[in-house]
Amino acid sequence: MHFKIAITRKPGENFAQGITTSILGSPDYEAMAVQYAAYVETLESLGLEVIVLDAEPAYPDAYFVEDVAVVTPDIAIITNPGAEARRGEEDTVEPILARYRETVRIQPPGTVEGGDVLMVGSHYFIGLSDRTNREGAEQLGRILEAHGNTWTPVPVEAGLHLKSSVSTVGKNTLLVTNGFASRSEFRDYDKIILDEAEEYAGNILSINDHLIMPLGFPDTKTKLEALGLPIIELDVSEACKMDGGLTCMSLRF
Ligand code: CIR
Repeated sequence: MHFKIAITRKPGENFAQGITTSILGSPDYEAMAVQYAAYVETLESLGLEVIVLDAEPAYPDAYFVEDVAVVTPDIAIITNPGAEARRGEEDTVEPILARYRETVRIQPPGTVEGGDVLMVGSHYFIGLSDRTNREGAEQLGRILEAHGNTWTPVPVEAGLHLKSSVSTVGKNTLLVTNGFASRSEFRDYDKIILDEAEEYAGNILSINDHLIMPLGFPDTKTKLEALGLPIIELDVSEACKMDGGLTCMSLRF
């Protein structure tokens, strides 16, 4: 899919009050603002029109906009986030998406977060995690099928979301952590396996024939260079402290 638009949201000054399991130290707002600006600039440099939403002080994690929707070429599915504190973030994203796509909502008790949904062409891997339950995955799967797509559920036993550990890097290749490398769900794909010390780099963005990866993962960079695509490294140290990464900060379509 050639991406034309990205929706992002400015991190709020209180972004450090979001949910996190990280022990990497206290997040810094000034650094986050600089890193977010570089992220937006990078998407623009790849030809995307970037829509920037205002921060939502009531929802400190709301700049992780990826979690509140799944956007396919012909429909936008608004999720019901599994994290209770994040429910409501979707309400300010839905009207923006409605400008571009028919929208439909995941209904409770189903929960889905977009970080669990990996699109590879017209096939979708849907992680079953602490945030996305089977009911939510099945609702999403039925909607995707109704629009000519296929899907596979994937239990997520480690990491926050499926895409914390598995990314598409173009064609038939996935970047995966060791834990996911031998999973039968991915048997038909070529795999680049992350070094154990670099598993955070399992979340990367593949946009319009470019790869955007987090700064500071040299082994992964070397492995990705073999694909022959231009690689852009971005410092996302502050999002990392909040259990987020590159894909989480935008909705791309
Ligand atoms: C959360 O725990 O919900 C946020 N602090 C991090 C969300 C990261 N989102 C993503 O991986 N798609």
